[in-house]
Amino acid sequence: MAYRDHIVGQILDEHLKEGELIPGKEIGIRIDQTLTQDATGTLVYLEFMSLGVDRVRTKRSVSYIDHNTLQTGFENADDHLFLQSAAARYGVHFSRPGNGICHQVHLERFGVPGQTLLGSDSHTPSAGGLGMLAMGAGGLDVSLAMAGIPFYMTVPRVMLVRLIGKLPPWVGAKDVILYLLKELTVKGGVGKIIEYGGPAVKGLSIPDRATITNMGAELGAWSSLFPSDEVTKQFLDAQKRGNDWAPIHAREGAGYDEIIEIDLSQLEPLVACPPSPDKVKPVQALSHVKVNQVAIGSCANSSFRDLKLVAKLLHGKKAHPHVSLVIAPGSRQVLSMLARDGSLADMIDAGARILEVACGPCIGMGQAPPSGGVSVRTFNRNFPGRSGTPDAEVYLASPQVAVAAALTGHLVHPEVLGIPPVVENPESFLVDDSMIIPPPQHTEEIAIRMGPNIKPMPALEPMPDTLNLKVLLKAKDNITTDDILPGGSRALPLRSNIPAISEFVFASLAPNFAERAKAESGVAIVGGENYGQGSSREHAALAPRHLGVYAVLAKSFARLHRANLINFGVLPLLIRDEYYNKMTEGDYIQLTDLHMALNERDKVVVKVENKHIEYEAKIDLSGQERMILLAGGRLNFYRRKFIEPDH
Ligand code: MIC
Ligand code: SF4
Repeated sequence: MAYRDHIVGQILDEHLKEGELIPGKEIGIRIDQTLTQDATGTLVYLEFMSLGVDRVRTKRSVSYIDHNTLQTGFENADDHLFLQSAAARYGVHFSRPGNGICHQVHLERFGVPGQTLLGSDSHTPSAGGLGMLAMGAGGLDVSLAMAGIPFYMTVPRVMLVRLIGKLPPWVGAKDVILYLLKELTVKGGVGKIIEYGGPAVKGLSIPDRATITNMGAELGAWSSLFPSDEVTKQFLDAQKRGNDWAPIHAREGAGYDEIIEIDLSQLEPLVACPPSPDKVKPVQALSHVKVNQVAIGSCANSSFRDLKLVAKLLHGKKAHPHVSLVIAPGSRQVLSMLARDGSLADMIDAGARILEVACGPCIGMGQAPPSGGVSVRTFNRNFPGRSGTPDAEVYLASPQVAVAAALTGHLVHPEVLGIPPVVENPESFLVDDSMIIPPPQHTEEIAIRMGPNIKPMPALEPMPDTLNLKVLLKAKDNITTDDILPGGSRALPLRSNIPAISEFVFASLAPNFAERAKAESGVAIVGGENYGQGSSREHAALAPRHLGVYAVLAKSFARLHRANLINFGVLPLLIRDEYYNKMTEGDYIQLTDLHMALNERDKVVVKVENKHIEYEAKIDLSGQERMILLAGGRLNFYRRKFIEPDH
């Protein structure tokens, strides 16, 4: 029974629709809330439309516009209109452009302790700061959850991170999660949900907790969450949502698979060095690093609390002449409160370039650093090229360290700034939901607006019995979805147009990949460990599939990307080190008897035709995943199951 006693177990138990709560087994759970953002959302609603369901069946679904807000052409604006009309038509709340980053706004206005949230964005676990079980998923899984279909997942292992002690001055929540990334690496959370507990929890505000659960995504964890306690109640009261509060705590005897203890008083300001969020060092060790840009914001650190601290530190000072300081507040609530209490003026006076409340530079939507430049960011990802400048170096740090870098021009311990200011949690936030449009009651007549850049989902054929594939890329460990399909202001406006965005697949790792893939009858990718870490973008599975990628043979897969591959009919096969070593780009492989293999075997023979060798790759898939792959993806599978029952 112990699994039911930690917070994760309690929430899963309450939402269980299918299966048993035994770690490693597949279960289906009820999803209370969904969130989508625009860059992944257009596909979600196209997919939802193709399911033929009339109205969402969740307690609350919200559609946010926050990623593609730079309108250099008609594409993004058209997507916004499409999303607004689809939200109205299908019963979804619509958070207008200018209202803020999905995770920040969801925390402020919608998150409910003890409920489940599925979001088409990998940082959805931010809402875990409120004691919600919040998970990122591919868009298709989110559209199915909107249709009331259970979300299928493997019962995860649960790791308790027990927090004791008190954060020293100049050390923040960001340093807690950077410390964990240093200890556990970007693979440390794979297959797990991280639950926080211990006496130090009560000293962490909700935005602090959300910074920590947000970056659990960088650990590869399914989700991360905190208890819901008096601090949670105070936050929800201050958001005028006291009625949404419910306490939730782990019970005596809760059975955790692992326990880690962190003494907060031992932490120091940390920085994640390029090219990965787990290359963490103390800021003290990096004082030689000169800085060209400081960017403050993103869903990791853009709350009122964070930015009020930034304003206090900037008060009366000026950004170093060699540093471009940009600040993107997380939400309209945050910006409006900063404007009213004078903090915004402090930032402007310090020379900060104030950006709109959106993801902005975090996803390469503007503010690319200079070539070879150094950017210090309060964000959560520093993968190469993500900033928009291929050879820029991005360091991730707390707002305190970021301000110190902005004022001095180099990485330095923020103690140089004097006495740390105190920031109290506000007794009440400025609550104004006028930029969130609730869905109308009667929606049948609402027309969906589709601009010329919005193309229908490509149809996928069922899995053939034999595949002849050319290996066009052999990738190293920890390849990210940014490597597979980059963000940035050129590719992002094409998120609703799969044929067009496919041209960007592997753009930096394998030049002309798209062209070469189209010339083959089928393509395979060979990958290392943790293939596809990072974002939830299903485009990183669908666009390669559109180019003919039928199989990825890797040492291991990141959870979200693995699910997306299956959803779009791409075989994720596991290979051992020795076979990985034998494979080279240009190999021709043949996979035969796939129908039998997917129906009843846990291995498939890989014939490397040009090398005259063969070996076995592992099929590690649930029964349902096998059916989905045979059908040619999850949409085909559900169409057969629900929409064309006679099939
Ligand atoms: C990201 O941080 O990489 C993104 C952009 O928010 C993605 C979603 C996307 O690619 O649209 C994510 O984290 O899931
Ligand atoms: Fe937006 Fe960056 Fe957060 Fe992704 S990580 S949701 S791009 S702010």
